[in-house]
Amino acid sequence: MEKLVSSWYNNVQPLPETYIFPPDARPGKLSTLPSSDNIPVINLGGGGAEGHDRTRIVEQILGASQEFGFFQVINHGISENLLHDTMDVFREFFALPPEDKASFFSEDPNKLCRLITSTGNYDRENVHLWRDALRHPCHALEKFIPLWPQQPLKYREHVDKCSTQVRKVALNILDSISEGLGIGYGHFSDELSQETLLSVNHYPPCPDPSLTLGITKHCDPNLITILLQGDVHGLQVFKDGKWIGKVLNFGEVHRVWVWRILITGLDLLCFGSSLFLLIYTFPYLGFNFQDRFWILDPPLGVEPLPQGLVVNIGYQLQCAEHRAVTNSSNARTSAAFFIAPSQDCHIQPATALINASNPQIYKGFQYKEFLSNYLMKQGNTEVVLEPFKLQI
Ligand SMILES: O=C(O)CCC(=O)C(=O)O
Repeated sequence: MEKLVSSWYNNVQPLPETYIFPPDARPGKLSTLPSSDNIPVINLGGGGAEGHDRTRIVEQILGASQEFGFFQVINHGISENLLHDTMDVFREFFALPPEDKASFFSEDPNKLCRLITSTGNYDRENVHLWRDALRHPCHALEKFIPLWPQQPLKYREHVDKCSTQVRKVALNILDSISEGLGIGYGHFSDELSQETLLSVNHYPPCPDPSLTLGITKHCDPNLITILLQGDVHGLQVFKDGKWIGKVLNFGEVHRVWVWRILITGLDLLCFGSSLFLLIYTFPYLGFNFQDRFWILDPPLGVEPLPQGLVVNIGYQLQCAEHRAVTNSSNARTSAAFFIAPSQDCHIQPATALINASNPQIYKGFQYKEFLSNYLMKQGNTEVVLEPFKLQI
């Protein structure tokens, strides 16, 4: 319990060594500043579009899934009030006194509902993530609700309603994908999308967000993920070798400068085409210059939209790399609903899509085989797919 970042972050300055990532993996590195591209926003027309509108939506969903593996949806049919109420109970859960959260903290991976910190493998990892997370299954509801927290009082009520609605949106999007691919409506229903797992991530304000991460670069192992990201930036998507998403505007950069002058003394800050050399010799003469090539808060990432849901296509369809960065002033809470195949589900390419010019690349496997390999390789995107590749 004392390992939870949310229990001690308030009393700690500077960032503890065990949370500092190697230079190449740090988020504030200038060479990884995102471009100003962002992921597409798709209007679902209230969830019941027909005819021409439906065809357009299907095309947009398929295009965004193939190009980015990520998009946001608006006008999806879930009320803004329900989204707010649900995010509120998540935030309230992390604000509970430590003794109320204690019964959920567990390092046992077999526990279905548990509060973890970092990856959940705290004692075996070299560097810890700056996040805590509450995890539990959501589907089938009647089976799992008794395991969920009873505090905050409205937790079960709001999460029950929200997870049902989120699942509906996810299944509609999957139907659009199968329709767009021409493999028939409902291709992803049943076993391929049987489970819904919730991970509520909580990233407290961090003393130096440029040195650490909330979640490292990864692709989700499942079929599709719907993410509620509240109103604080932090999600970044990796595309064509670059992190994409909103960058700081000039006023914000200026604020960062002022902080850097006060805090580090000497800084070289490159932003867009401008290069700024700020020299302030006292009191850090002689410190490691290279280490100071960071701005205080890393680039922002995917824009939070008041009513938006972020959709992320998982490994069973596509690999869409992303990560979560922290920030120095606001706690961030996000909720990922992972729609996943059942453990025994056999995964294989849709036969209608395989032909001489589009040969099968991966062999069939059981989802649980994929998952155990994913966990063993710690989600490393360089190697996760290796055991499933066919020799062609
Ligand atoms: O917090 C976020 O924005 C990202 C969450 C995420 O990638 C995950 O839970 O796997």
